[in-house]
Amino acid sequence: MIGVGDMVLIEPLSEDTFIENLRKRFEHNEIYTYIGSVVISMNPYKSLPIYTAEKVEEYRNRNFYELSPHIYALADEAYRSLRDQDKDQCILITGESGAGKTEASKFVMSYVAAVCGKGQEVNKVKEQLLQSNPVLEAFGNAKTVRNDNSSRFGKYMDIEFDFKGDPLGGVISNYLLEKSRVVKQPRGERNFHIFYQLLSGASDDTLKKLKLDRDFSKYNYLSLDSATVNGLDDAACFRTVRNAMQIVGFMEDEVQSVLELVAAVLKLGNLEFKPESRCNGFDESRIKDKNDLKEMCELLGIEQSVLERAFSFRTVEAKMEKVSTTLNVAQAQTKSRKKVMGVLDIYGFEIFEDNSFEQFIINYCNEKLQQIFIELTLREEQEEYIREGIEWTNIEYFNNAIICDLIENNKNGILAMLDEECLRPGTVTDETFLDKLNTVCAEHQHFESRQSKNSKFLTDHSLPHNCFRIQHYAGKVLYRVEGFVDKNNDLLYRDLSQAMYKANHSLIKILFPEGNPAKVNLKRPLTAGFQFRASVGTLMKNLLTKNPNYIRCIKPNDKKAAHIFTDSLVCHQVRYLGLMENVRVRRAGYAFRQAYEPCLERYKMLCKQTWPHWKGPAREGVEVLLKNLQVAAEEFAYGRSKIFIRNPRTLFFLEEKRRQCLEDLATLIQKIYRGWK
Ligand code: AOV
Ligand code: MG
Repeated sequence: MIGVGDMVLIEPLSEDTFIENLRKRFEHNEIYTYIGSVVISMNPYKSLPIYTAEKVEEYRNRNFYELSPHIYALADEAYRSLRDQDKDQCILITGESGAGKTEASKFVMSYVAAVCGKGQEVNKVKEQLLQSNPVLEAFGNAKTVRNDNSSRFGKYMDIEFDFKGDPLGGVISNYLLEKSRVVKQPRGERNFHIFYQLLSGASDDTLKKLKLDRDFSKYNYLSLDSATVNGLDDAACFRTVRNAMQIVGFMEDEVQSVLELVAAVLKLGNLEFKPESRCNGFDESRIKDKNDLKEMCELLGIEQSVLERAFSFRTVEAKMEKVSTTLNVAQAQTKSRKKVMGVLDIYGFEIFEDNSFEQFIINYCNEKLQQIFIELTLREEQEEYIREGIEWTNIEYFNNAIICDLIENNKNGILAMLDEECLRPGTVTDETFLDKLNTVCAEHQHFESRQSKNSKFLTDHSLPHNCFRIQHYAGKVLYRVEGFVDKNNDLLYRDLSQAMYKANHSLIKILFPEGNPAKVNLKRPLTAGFQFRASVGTLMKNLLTKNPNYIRCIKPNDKKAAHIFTDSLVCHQVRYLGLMENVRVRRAGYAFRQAYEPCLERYKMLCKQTWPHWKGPAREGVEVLLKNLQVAAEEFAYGRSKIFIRNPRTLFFLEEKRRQCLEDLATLIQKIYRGWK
């Protein structure tokens, strides 16, 4: 074993030894390390030969601590407790942008797919589950300065199993896509992959049908300075995505409709408007070059005059909501209770030069997940001690609940204030919103304790114009308010949705149901912030009902490079992820715990009274064993069903004794054998 496989065993424990251990293991391609049952995953930024079919076999049905740390061990543990103990599981993958969450989620899914169920029908379901990834990534991922394949939406997938542990299907929920990227990308970044994939990989014939040109530079929405990504073959990806769409269940004409839509968006980006004054005094915009408009209308089956009229009065913003996609759920088996494994892969915490509403939402989502980690790692420990009748004293944590509160508080949280501002009659601008924030959050600070939520709303006079700053759990972020009000309102003007609804195009009709004149809804649509807060709230409640398994991803450097381990960067992540506290809780409580039976089985050879058989209850056997070995009484606590071992050294002591015992036994056997000869 390189370094220490479980941080709980590090002696002495300090931030330095913790990081040194990560570094040492990283340098030897040991990217996984445990803190008890939590898996720390370091992004290697190179492909390692540790995800082979042989590895899967190696980890299959083995106990968590038996082999060297691996994400497969966590996946195996989660799958087996789901199958054998009927406990719904969730896999919570966290870490900042580029730390390896999405890759980790795919390794978990492919491991589970490899070990669960067999047979033609089941294999089809597995294929569908796995192939949903390339499709979602094509439409929801993009190159950013932090990550060449950055998830720009949050994804939660419930994989459903029957009573035997065979997969039935999956339900995918997506959370707030960063749709503003379609229109504009920061320097050095790209639009969503699908645009480049389509232009690079589609056949000449397909492109002709879609009225598209292969040349990226023909499209305003495809930024030029970073149109290609090193090591990424857009054309090959397109073939993968096409194939995946088919496996997931898209019919050929549906694929065609989707591609038409993608093409139409590119055309839409090329429309230029010119202002025109009309005699009635109203300003109106007119489309300059009508060829793109004409082609777009042909693609979507919309009458040109209808769309032109709709465009001329308002600006457009496409609406994207939380969607649920049900993959193939076999109907016949759904009567008995389904077992569920949820895999959560969200957009990671990010700080850019320019942070807007999207980053605010993304970082809020990360705060919520950190909250779950804090509450559950503590709660889980606490509950176990209480359940087992063992006393427990709390360990100090930084609790980020106050930051969540600052953002989501119903009354005067930032999202609530944004909503209030969006709904207020009169002139509402991003600036009036900022004024309100400054008044409410900053001015109350003088009267409140340092632990109040508003203490995380940082005020200083050096703030640039139109900005506010928040002290997030993972760092300070400066947000520019420009666009907050519009993005939160997320309004699509009715004349536009009605024009879209009139399209003679099956997909467009479905996408704009609100355009149906028979269903005019005069109620104001919910704001983007409100919807997000509500859906994240529901998600968190759902996660709390499941048994959590954590993968904490860490990024070794800021260069997307293999072999570089930047201490300061790793240290920062270790701190804000609360990993030191995590180890401390594990250690201050009881570092190890084991049910009496397996414990006795493992060590009974160390004591004459328990070897080879102990007739009484296992718990008493363990007591006799430990007394006999003269281990200090304070090292142990006897729970109802488990023995708790306080200090890792005690476990080492036991393990060492066992090793010696086995060695002696081996020598003895050799001697006897030689004697016989
Ligand atoms: P993220 O999901 O955490 O960022 P990814 O999972 O997309 O990060 O990882 C970023 C890149 O790191 C991948 O495209 C791979 O090149 C590399 N990588 C990550 N994990 C591994 C691994 N185990 N083995 C090899 N390469 C890896 V974001 O979605 O931006 O928050 O929003
Ligand atoms: Mg990702």
